[in-house]
Amino acid sequence: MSQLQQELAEEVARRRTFAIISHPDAGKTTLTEKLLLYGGAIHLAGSVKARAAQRRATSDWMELEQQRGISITSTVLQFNYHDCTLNLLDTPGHKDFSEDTYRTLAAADNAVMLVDAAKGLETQTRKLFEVCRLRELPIFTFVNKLDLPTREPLELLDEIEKELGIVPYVMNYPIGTGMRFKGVFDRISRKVHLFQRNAHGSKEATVKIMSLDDPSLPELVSEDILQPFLEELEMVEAAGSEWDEKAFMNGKMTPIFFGSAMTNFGVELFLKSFLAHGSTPESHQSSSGEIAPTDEDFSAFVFKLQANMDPKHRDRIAFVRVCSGKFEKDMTVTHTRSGKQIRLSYAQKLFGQDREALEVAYAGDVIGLNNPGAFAIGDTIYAGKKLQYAGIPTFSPELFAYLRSPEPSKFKQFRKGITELREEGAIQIMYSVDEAKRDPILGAVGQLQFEVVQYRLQSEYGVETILEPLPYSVARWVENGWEALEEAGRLFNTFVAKDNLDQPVLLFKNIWNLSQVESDCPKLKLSNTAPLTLAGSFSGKASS
Ligand SMILES: Nc1nc2c(ncn2[C@@H]2O[C@H](COP(=O)(O)OP(=O)(O)OP(=O)(O)O)[C@@H](O)[C@H]2O)c(=O)[nH]1
Ligand SMILES: [Mg+2]
Repeated sequence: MSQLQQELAEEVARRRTFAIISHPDAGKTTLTEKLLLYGGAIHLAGSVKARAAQRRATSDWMELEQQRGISITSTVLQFNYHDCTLNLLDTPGHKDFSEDTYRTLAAADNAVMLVDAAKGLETQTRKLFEVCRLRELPIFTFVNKLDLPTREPLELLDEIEKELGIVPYVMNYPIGTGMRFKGVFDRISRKVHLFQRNAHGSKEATVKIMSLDDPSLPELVSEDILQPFLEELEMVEAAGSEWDEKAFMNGKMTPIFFGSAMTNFGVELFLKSFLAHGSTPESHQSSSGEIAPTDEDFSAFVFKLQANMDPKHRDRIAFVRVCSGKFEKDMTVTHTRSGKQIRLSYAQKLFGQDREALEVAYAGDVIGLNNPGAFAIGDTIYAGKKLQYAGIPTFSPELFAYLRSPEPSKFKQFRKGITELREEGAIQIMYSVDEAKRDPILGAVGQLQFEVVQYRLQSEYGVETILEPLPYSVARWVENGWEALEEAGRLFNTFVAKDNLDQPVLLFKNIWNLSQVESDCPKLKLSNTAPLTLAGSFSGKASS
């Protein structure tokens, strides 16, 4: 084994990359914050709805996120814990931002699914779970908010098993819930962990560890909490299956943890178990076959862009997932789509909004590259033999609106803002084919995307805008371009637009109007996403 191979094998073995997913409000950002606290990456955990004097969440760094107390955009946090390098991806739960969450999942090797113990499985959690299952990602489950009134833990386990069709493996079981939540029993070490609350959970929880037969246990936990716990534990142990590493790695079994992110109960146990069981970086399919993380040639793909992370510097960052080889500062790579050579001089280690210069990175790492406009979502870069990783899917927009800037003097900033936010994938942009109507048409999956775009145009580009909703709800791209559209002749109840690559897009008020056009013009091939995305337009399709 060469020295480089040895180095790659070691570095890959100590990396864990994971995304936290769930329905809004289950506590993803709160858990993220606590994992950073236990990982030693921050000293006092911030709160999502922080009071002025307190620290704000590292992960929800955007102004609008702090105002609203929700996550709007995925955040990457890289930190070391014990001997491992963790790349943590905190995703937004709101469905209007799910495109961003899906993109981010493409960069993860593991998923952590949060379940609110009072609510059980919720819509977005189910949807995101399906995406993880399709990708056969190993999934950890953290049942959160045990400090509040909850549903019966056994009932929650049942729901996960029956509704998701995944086998739950109870790693720890709660002792009491709500006001009477005392701690958890760790089935692996067979030890009881009793917690004590600390000021707003900003510091690590104090914990007492003892065995089940410790004589002081009944003094610390009253009989009416201890008895039901012991009975339930017995049921779990009698009915539960054996731990099956292979089933877990294929997303067929999920280890279950109970805890409370806010009060830090169960967070450290979870983190340790995650390190022990989490998948190391995996191989990726490419146009040149499967690429192993220990392959000596560097390769990576762009899964996300973000403008103005540092408002003072107006920068644009490409979030890049390293898939193989070793990244070294100043290395030259080929950009698959354009065939151009690019020197990577300004790579950054990402930690929420904070960044620091980066010298080396390995498979599993998510790094930030300065993007003066060269990179688009889905782009591949490589140093060895030519390859392209599979593209990142885009969603079909369902809401449309004209966006106007009432201040003609701000036209340049308006155009810049629109272009950059479109590149980020924060919104889709189209134009009417009627030359008299020059205002861009925004296409979104959800209403909140409009609000974010307007807010960001104002705060990051200094442009006020007016939104004028359009009555359409379905978009279809014409696969064979303008000629095919002309051949089809006059279409009823159809608004003809063009996307930013000048491809024809048809907008319909509803699916009935669409089906009418489909039956009137059977030759017209329509697709619900753009046939050419910027990434696909140069390089052709990647395999798989
Ligand atoms: N009582 C209690 N509250 C919690 C716990 N975890 C999170 N919360 C609260 O739940 C609310 C939502 O938490 P977040 O961490 O922002 O949830 P999220 O999943 O990141 O939400 P989105 O990113 O918007 O999808 C906040 O007010 C948190 O303080 C917990 O363990 N116990
Ligand atoms: Mg969040």
